[in-house]
Amino acid sequence: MKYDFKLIESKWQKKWEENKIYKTSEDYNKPKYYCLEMFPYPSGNLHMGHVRNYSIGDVVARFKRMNGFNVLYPMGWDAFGLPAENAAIKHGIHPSKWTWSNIDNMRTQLKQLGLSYDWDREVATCHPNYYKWTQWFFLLLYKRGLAYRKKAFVNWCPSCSTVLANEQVVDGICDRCKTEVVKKELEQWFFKITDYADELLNDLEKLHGWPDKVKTMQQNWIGRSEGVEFSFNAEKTGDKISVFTTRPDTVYGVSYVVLAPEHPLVETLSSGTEYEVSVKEFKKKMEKYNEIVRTSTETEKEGVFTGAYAINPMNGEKVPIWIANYVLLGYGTGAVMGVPAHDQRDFEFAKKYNLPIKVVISPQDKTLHPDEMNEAFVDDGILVNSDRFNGMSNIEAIKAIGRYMEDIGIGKFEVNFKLRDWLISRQRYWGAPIPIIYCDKCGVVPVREEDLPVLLPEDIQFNGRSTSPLQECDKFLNTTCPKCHGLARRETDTMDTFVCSSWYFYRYTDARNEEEPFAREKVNYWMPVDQYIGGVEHAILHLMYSRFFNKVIRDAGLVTVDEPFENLLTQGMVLRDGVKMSKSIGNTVSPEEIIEKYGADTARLFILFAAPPERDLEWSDQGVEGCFRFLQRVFRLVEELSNKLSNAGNFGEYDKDVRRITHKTIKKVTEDVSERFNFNTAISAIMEMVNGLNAHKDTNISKTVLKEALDNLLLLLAPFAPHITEELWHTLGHKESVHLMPWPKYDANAIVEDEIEIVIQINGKVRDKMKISVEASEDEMREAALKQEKLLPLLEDKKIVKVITVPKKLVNIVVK
Ligand code: ANZ
Ligand code: ZN
Repeated sequence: MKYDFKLIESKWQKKWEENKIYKTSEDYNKPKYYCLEMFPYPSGNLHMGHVRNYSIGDVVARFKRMNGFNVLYPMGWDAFGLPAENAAIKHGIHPSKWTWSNIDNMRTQLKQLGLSYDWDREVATCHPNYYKWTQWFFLLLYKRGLAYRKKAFVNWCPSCSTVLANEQVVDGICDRCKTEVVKKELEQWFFKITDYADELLNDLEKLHGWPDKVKTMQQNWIGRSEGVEFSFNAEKTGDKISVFTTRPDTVYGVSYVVLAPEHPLVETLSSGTEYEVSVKEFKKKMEKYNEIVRTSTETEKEGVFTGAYAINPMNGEKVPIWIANYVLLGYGTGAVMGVPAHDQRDFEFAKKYNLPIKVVISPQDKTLHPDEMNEAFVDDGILVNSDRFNGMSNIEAIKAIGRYMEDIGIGKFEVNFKLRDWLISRQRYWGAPIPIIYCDKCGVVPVREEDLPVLLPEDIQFNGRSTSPLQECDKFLNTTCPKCHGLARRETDTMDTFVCSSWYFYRYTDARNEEEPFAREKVNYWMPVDQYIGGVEHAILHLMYSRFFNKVIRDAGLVTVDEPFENLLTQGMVLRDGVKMSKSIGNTVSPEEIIEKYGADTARLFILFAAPPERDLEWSDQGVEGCFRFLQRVFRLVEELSNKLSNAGNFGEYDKDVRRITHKTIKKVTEDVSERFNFNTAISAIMEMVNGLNAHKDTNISKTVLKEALDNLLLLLAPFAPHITEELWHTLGHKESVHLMPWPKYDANAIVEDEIEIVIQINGKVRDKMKISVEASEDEMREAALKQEKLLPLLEDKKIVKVITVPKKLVNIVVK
């Protein structure tokens, strides 16, 4: 029989679905295991990155299931977002239709991969039964004082008259119409993630099962820093200019003060000076650049003088006040003391604008001259030019000067975070509407829980010009106030899709609950996620927001865990010819094409075999071909040996060898999969087992040992190649699914290698004996024989012509 993968795969996929063999229920007596992959955006088609992500997860889920765990392994869709809306504008197709048909298509593709999801728990974030609860969580945060409204800048395209996401602005230009983008202030909703900054940072320590690099990225994103806040007085106006510095030890080296262009004092300070116009122009120019561009080390430092001066409170020195691109309003106080000698950005700025450079920290072994410096001196050293603090080490001075400032009442120690509150407002249609109502009498009124969901209207115009179609939809817009029942307007902003994806993993635990987002007993049984698997591109935002949500709803008493994801695996990329496979580069291989040609089992096996999960994987057509041939070999071998099985006796001369092969492989595969997720080496052990059994195809093996070998081969291969193993499992006469079998255990005794005694001859004469493993290869026998001490004198001065070996019997050394 030929390995007809098409027939086999579709047959078993159908049967598994009919028999619901992957359906999971809350069996509270069984230990649970929650295996989760980052759910996909329904873009239309699966790509190889998806296949890799889900193949890894499926092996974990199947392995844990076979090891006796009650496994939750769900799938769903991160289905709101911009691409659907852009498709609506471009092709005149409704976002909902576009999204749902993509979901249908991708679900079919996932099913063709034979992934063992419990499809009864599928969720799509754009489904009213899902976003009802997204809105419910918004209200929960609102009630807890964690959702608030304030004015904030958005990217605004004057020609499209619409708000743009950061990624739609390229070099300050609208990606759609090539017009210059401006900043516009709008009232927006925020989540107060900064309330949890400390805990989000400290709890990283608990995440032993996370890659260090991800924890470091989160740590940097939170960006805790300790410093001092103190004020300079503006010379003319007397305004207090508060600055935040991590380096109070350098305060005697200040040669200018610099404000963010958006700083509220900029206008007063420059007003009436000859610099007023250039300040305005510079502010305008800065509107076009986002914070990342402005603060990048690559970006040239730029600024203008305000015309005003400030007094350094430590030494009474008068220094100019500037504004510059590299100072951000949103961090610290939005104002910085410029110390060119000891801060690289300030150094570059001072060089450009000819501002004085004053050394106040000196290296131990030499004196620094400002004129000879090519860069800032940022290392530790001794204070100079710093009045009473001269001679102190700068590490000590950081504390001493900070304390001094506190003592004389001009400053205080402060902790600052880079982490900003989470802006969740999107002026977009395709998202979960923010459940808020504005009433002229009552103000901001939350929608009542019993009125959820606030449904997205279906009949909507997409002309690509308005701020959001919701603002033009009177049916949506006009409503009554829940408090006074007077006429009122709905909020038209929808939520950032990261809100939807910050709680989907709880919903899987109770996906069809219509009364609450999830039942406590279910969520507490399943959470935390034991293994989360996904791309490193989500290492910051998605994981941070989900961790934040978890802490909020824990404080609200909805869950008990502190952290949602116990272990995290970030899989590597799929490369081709050394670069990432991607549509834009045009080097993709479509999963469909591979499945069509070789079947899902081959696709999965290749992807798991080609590299360990965390590493990048290089696509190789020969590699795929090789995995396909391997499965063909397995198919033939099991068919042949299953025929032999009916005639096998009770005793076999090679039983011991075959058992050793079997149990060694069980041990190796179990350890590779459970300890390290080293699927590639596990698969190569199975390949070796197949070679071993092939070599024994025609030898005498007893029925039980042969049966044991074949059964175990299929059990070990089942998580990787679920279809072919299921087919062959039934070929062997089993009635139940191989995927419901327990994982095999190895017999340590079977693995012990026997030693036997063999004879060593020189020129046919017995000269010595030695013990060697029965498994020893001919090379190993030869090598061991030539090392025998007793023979060394006999071989001296002789030329070895050849060495003849007879496995398990003798080695004959022929000499001249
Ligand atoms: C003077 C100084 C001297 C500084 C020196 C550094 C070295 P982290 O660690 O990132 O918190 N800073 C403060 N607020 C800023 C803002 N809104 N925009 C841009 N830069 C700002 O760094 C804090 C340091 O970043 C502060 O310490 C300040 O520069 C700058 F030798 O003050 B420093
Ligand atoms: Zn009202």
